[in-house]
Amino acid sequence: MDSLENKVVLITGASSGIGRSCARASAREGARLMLAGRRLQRLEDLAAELNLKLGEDVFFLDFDVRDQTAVERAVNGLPEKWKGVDVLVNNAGLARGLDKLHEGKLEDWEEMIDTNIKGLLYVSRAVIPGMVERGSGHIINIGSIAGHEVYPGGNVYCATKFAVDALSKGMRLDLSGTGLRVSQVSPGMVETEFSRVRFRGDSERAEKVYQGLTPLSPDDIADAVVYCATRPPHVNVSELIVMPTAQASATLAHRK
Ligand code: NDP
Ligand code: 8X3
Repeated sequence: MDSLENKVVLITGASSGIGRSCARASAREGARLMLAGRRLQRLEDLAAELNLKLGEDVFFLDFDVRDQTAVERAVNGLPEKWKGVDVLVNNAGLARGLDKLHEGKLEDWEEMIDTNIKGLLYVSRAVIPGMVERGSGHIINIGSIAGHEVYPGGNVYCATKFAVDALSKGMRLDLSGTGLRVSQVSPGMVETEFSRVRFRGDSERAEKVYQGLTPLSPDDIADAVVYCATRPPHVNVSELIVMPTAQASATLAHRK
């Protein structure tokens, strides 16, 4: 097993859910955290909870992943001691709505495509060249079971996660021979703010998603991410698909 001790781990979407759990788990492993998200106050609260010293153990990046200029400026402007990102967790993402394709809202489509595909690309394009230069680095993309199976109403969200799957594979091919690693962690249902965001604050509808079953917790996914990140350098975990026991596929969940 390798160690994350003193490694720089950049996590997008660290202000909530899976990203926040990844931050906590990486801190437990002794990593230095670069936390990205738009809600800076949440990142500050997380750093305080973890007793991290700003500039020493933690650094904040409060960009919107959809803003390519902001992403590039933030990554290129990193202070010297934060320049070498060892592990990039491309986690920021969201779903909007569950409409049939022919009834879908264009602004929902744009937001999902811009965040889940283009945002992941912008961050990757800014961070990976430095890893290639140094000859080491690990990119861990958060995909989804929705990147392997389509479910009714999932249309565009699923398409963005199929894209993450393609990009994970594409990265692995293009980085062959560089010493870099690329992993994808693809969860089934995880109880986070995901469904509340999807249904624009409709908590009742969001809660129904997880009713009658035990969903994954964000900590379960952080476990998988840390597992990928702590294998010895010659081991690349290509993908982990992690499902709740009660969920057999994207379309079949057993509810009591
Ligand atoms: P949350 O809503 O709890 O967290 C989403 C995170 O993404 C937040 O920290 C948010 O930060 C960040 N984010 C969203 N949009 C942007 C943006 N434009 N710029 C920067 N950051 C952004 O959801 P999850 O933790 O569940 O989701 C994390 C990832 O896991 C997503 O990629 C999702 O698709 C994936 N996933 C989730 C599953 C689930 O069932 N929950 C299952 C499979 C995959 P802020 O708003 O502060 O910017
Ligand atoms: C999130 C899991 O099944 O709600 O990617 O799409 S699902």
